[in-house]
Amino acid sequence: MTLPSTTGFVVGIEGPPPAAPSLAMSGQRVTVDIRGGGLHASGWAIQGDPGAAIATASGDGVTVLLAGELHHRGSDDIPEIGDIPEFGDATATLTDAEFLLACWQHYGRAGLRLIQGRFCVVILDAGAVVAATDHAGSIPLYLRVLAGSLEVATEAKALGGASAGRNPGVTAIPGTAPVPGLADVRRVRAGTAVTVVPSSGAKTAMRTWSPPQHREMLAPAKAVARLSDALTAAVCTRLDDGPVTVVLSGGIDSSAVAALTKRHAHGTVTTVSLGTDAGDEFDAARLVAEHLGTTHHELRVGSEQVIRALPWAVAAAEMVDAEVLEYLLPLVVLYQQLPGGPRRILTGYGADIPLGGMHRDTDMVGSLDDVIAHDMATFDGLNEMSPVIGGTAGHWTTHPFWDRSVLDLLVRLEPGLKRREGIDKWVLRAAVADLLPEQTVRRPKLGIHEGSGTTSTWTAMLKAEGLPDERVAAAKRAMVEAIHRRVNCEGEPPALVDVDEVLRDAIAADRVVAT
Ligand code: IOT
Ligand code: MG
Repeated sequence: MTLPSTTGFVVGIEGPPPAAPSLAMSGQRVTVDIRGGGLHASGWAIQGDPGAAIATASGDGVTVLLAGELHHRGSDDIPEIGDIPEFGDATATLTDAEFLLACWQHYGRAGLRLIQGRFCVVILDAGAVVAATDHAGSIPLYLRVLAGSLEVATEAKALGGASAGRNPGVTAIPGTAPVPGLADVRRVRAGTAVTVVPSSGAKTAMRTWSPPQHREMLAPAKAVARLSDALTAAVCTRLDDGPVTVVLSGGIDSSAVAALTKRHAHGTVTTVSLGTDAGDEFDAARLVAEHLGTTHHELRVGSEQVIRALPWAVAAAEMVDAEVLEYLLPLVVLYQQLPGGPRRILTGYGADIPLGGMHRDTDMVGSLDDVIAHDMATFDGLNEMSPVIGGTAGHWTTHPFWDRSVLDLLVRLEPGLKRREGIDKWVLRAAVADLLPEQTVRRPKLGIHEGSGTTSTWTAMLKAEGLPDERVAAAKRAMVEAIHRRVNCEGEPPALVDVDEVLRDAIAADRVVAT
């Protein structure tokens, strides 16, 4: 099995090396020193030798530092590539960092619009530092500009610490957004490349992707065929020769991924389903696993144990949206509970965003498209797809529905293809109908937070302490904000946060406000 050699890093440019990242959330830390580049970097990796170099490439005075993986496999992807000298004859043997370097050398900054993958990158070229995310910002990237120097990291908490909040000029970085509670740290937006020249202070930004605003009318059969092709390619590019795991609820999204994985994987395909004492989707998942012939596991955990994973979920996603955390919590626990070593994991996460799957109650197709447009305009910064969510448990996760080509296609489809004949996510169901049991293809959506009882358990824990219904949402938010402050802003290890205490504090604070 091959996993990305680097899934996260912290790097200091033209200054003292940044403090060792005491909160590197995943795997082990490796350190590199790149001579002459004015660069000090520590990276974290899921597997490999402790002394292994992080994913870098250098040439002609350009240095590239990459986290994650690219989805260019050999020269087939870019037909003209054989004619481009930087790529040579050996395209197929280039590492991802070398591929990105070659792309940069040939196309310059515009090359970042070509790159597909689940990655972020820092490039040093002639005194300029470029920090870029993939189209979805699926590996978050943060900046801290200091006098004459710059720090970049894949986790905001790695840039927090003593001097945080003392850099008033920092808001003026184009292409970035603030991070709650960390005044001088900025997050690079999704699909954006930010260029900073530390010596002059110049800062510019370029978009590499943005969600399509227009929609296309396509004959249903054509839309189905295109989605089938795009999703198959997205799954295939995420497989290697080794074993692969799919986290399976038995809903249409993860079942589609499992089916395509089973069809195209070279190694063993394992599926895993999580349940709690408050609920499970075991029957639905087992039906799919048996149909496909995967090696299937069911894991049952205590529902309150899921809520007590909040510090890990908040530390991984570094945001304060309690609703989205209810989707991430069961996954965090599932990743922690998986037996064996590091895994390559495919998920069905994110399908509901471009397909409008979370909006079962929206009747008009026009309104469905409005909520899809809204969700596509607001995903950035929620960090739902951050590799740290699986990385805290040592796994590499990847999400085929948010592959750039799949996402581009899904967003653009007119909403009547997403809700058709009263069926939600119609185009996806039709695209995988031949691969799955009929019952699975027809199965209505059940969110992970519902199926696992996560939402109801968290609510019940608050109400058991006497909190009235109408204050539940605010109390969940207060809990999340308190945990974020501690683990991401103040650097407290998630293991030290007592969730029951945080819960009681949130209720006590609510009583003060209420009286
Ligand atoms: P849901 O779609 O139920 O779950 C997301 C993924 O988690 C599934 O595709 C599956 O791979 C995995 N999963 C879910 N339940 C289980 C389980 N019991 N055992 C194992 N794996 C499981 C929320 C949601 O309903 O999750 N996610 C939506 C919406 C995100 C909203 N964000 C936004 N608007 N920015 C999604 O699109 O995935
Ligand atoms: Mg889903």
